[in-house]
Amino acid sequence: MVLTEKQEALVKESWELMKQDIPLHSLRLFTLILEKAPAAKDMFSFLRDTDEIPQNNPKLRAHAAKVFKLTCESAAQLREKGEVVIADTTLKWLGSVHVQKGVLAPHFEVVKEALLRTIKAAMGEKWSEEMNDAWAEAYDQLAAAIIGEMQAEA
Ligand code: HEM
Ligand code: ISQ
Repeated sequence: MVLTEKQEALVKESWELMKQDIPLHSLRLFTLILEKAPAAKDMFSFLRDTDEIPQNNPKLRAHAAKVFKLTCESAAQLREKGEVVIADTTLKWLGSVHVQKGVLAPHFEVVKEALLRTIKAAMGEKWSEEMNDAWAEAYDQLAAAIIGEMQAEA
């Protein structure tokens, strides 16, 4: 699906706002992922040896920020090109990281729900269905590319 300029703008606008408090949103993203899939905790190197999600973990933040940012970039590509194009080396890297960690296709739904709920919580009154749909579409296409690469590799 091609995103409209308005949808791309909604994604950009929400990501700009979220950047102001990456620690909070990263923590929420992780909390929501682990609520749905507690076993996923041991997949993340920076969570394996802790009982609770660290409030102050730079790795956790950097990781979560990458997930938001990649999704945001996908939205821009869906508007420009109608498809998500990830540089070959980046896609190969993303595929292999996730295969190595034991991530499976159904996990992508868990992360999607967590991501959309994090955005909703972050945006408050600024949240809209249209914004939600734009993030969902960008995420779905990005996830499909990563899953495709994971399958090619397995
Ligand atoms: C690592 C993005 C889906 C679990 C990563 C990294 C990125 C990323 C960029 C590498 C971070 C780095 O080393 O700098 C994404 C995106 C996704 C996605 C954009 C969806 C579109 C998932 C799903 C799971 C998952 C569904 C399963 C719960 C992991 C794990 C790592 C990882 C366990 C390794 C973390 C570590 O270093 O210990 N992901 N991911 N990811 N991702 Fe994902
Ligand atoms: C890596 N991959 C998917 C989701 C994530 C959420 C938070 C931090 C890192 C992640």
